[in-house]
Amino acid sequence: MVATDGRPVPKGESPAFDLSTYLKGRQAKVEAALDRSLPLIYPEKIYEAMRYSLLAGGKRLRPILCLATCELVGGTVEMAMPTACAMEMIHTMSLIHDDLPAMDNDDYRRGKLTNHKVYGEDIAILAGDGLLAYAFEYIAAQTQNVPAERVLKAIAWLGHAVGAAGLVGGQVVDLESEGRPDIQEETLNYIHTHKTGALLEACVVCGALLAGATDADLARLSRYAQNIGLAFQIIDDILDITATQEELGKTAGKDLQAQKATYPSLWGLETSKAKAQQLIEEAKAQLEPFGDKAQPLIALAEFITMRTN
Ligand code: GRG
Repeated sequence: MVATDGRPVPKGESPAFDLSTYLKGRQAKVEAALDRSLPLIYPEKIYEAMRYSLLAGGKRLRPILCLATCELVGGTVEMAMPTACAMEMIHTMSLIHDDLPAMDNDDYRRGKLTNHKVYGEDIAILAGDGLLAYAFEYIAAQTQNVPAERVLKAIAWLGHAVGAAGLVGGQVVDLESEGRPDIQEETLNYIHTHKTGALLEACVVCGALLAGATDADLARLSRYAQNIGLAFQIIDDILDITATQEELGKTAGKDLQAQKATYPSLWGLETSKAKAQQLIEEAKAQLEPFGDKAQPLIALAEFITMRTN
């Protein structure tokens, strides 16, 4: 057996898990798969705009979670790769639409000009629509060596997570809450479990569904994902205050500017950090029955609180 850094592991010992090596390897695989997923064809303008944002970098956390979960419950990277790419397509389209003047009105994303700044609002809207539709086509048409009913379940879960019951619903309540710093914790939780949490949960659950996870495993993995989803957003709110534009790759301090209620505005920075840490501990507890096999998902949960962008 070899560790993630390639060193041989003495017999009887578990390999030390090196998150940075793991992330680099997975990011490279995902980048290559995303590049292949979307060729530049006619009409080039729209494919160029879709590729501009899809291949603009980013941590690729969602596809990596999807692959890791599929492997955890006995599947392979190949089985989950089309779904993992679809997750990043949907995440990217949500960022393109979120950045539009009608929503958050941002000029920078992932360290580059936003899609509408480069291609105009009309094409940016269509690039988002194109990515959303293609994501579902890509799972249905490209998934191999997985029974059709598992693929169908994953598509149904994802559709639910992305529409008005998930991302879209979260975004609507977020827009309604702008300029209302008096928003209470319950509304804030609704916004973030839907706007951010639903897609992260879909990544984890769909990866597991493709591998044929049992209901008990699905329930544990779903709770893991809900906990990391909320922790992810708490850290996002903290970084909006503490990180620079260079670190974030987008405008910093936007929440304060838009008079948005955030976790730090409700609880203060220190309590917010402690709550995020507590959620990560709860997420990791869900993985206990999986033993050493869960090392990647444990490390990915820890990464969420350590990240600087
Ligand atoms: C999904 C149909 C459909 C429409 C979009 C605009 C919208 C509806 C929803 C907004 C969703 C949104 C932008 C949520 C924020 C999620 C978030 C915390 C993004 C940052 O994620 P990172 O840090 O970014 O993983 P990178 O760039 O690393 O991928």
